[in-house]
Amino acid sequence: MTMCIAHYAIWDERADFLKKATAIAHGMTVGTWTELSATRKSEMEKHLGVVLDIAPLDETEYAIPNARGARVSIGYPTINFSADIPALLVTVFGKLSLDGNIRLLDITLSDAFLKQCPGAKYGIHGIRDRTGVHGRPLLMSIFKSVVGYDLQELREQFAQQAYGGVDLIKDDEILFENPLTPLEKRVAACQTVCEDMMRHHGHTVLYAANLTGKTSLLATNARRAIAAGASALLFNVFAYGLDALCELASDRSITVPLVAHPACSGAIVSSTQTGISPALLLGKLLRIAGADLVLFPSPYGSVTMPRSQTVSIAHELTTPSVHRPVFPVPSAGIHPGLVPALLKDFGGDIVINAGGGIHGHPNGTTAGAQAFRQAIDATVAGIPLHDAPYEHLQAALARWGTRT
Ligand code: 1AE
Repeated sequence: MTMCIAHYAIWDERADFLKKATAIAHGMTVGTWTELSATRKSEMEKHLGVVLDIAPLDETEYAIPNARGARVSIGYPTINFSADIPALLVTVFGKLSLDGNIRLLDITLSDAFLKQCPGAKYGIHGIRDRTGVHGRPLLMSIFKSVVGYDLQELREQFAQQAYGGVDLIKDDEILFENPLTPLEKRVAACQTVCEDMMRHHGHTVLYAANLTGKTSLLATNARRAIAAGASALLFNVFAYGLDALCELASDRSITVPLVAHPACSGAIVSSTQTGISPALLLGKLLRIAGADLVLFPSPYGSVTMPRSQTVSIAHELTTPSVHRPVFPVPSAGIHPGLVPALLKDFGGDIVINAGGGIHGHPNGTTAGAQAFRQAIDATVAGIPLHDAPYEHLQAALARWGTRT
């Protein structure tokens, strides 16, 4: 029998984990198993969930004061659900997610299920090829102060970031369709800067425009943005649902990388006793759903997550699998002084992403981007940041400090 195996942390006052796990395995599959006749039981056997393992919790990550917990693995026959992420999630964690004492840690997916998921069209290698950047992390900057600005002001801000040598520029996730900077017009305006950068500096800059609007219009809006010149799309996947990302990733007419933003995911991942682990939601599921780049909080910025969780997310995004490896993008409160720590924790195949850490540079936005490029070059060359003879980098270190 082919199964997908869900791994949970569960808490129970009486510590009767076998009883609780069996109730889940039966309740989430055939229902009231013990009351079935022998004949019906033999017919239903192939649909029955199975308790595969009960083990002590990893105390460091999931300990809850005065609670008794266990790690429980339950196998769900794949014949019970269609091969799509909504069906998977409702099967293994649907109403169970409301229990209040259970957290979904991981799902071991069958190959048959994995093959039905799109995965990324481009991933790390495709994006490196598109940007021509090999041998160093990529640098992405984020528009800041975008609401209420007009096209000319937005283009100017885009140019200041691009001239500093960033590889990607993304819209802020709070920029929606609006009369001042409508999607196609802002993409076209920013695209002229990208063309200038290529013509005069031979440097590719990808622009990830925020893909917004009603779910039924997402694919149309994506095509509009691409026709206007967008070379990537930012997507607030958790406001729409993972399957919306699957749809975009499966659509052959959407020919640019998809940047998954974690907005709203905190409501699902942040508790230690309920919800879904960050490694599963922001790692494994976003990868199979088709994200090319995944933003998540870093261990040291303004919105943080424990290092072990962020490293697990990055691992899920890059470990060998049937799907392409995709870029981890540790984000939020990132400044040049964090570059050595980012490379040490996540390796070189990442995108370093900053908004305030670029625009807040004492010498302005372009200098802020240059400071990051200098920090990346120094770190890749093994030079301690304080020894690197770059004015903008040293000004950034004076402003924000370092962390190694
Ligand atoms: C985890 C998402 C980070 C993000 O979207 C964002 O806008 C970060 O901005 P800064 O770098 O913290 O200013």
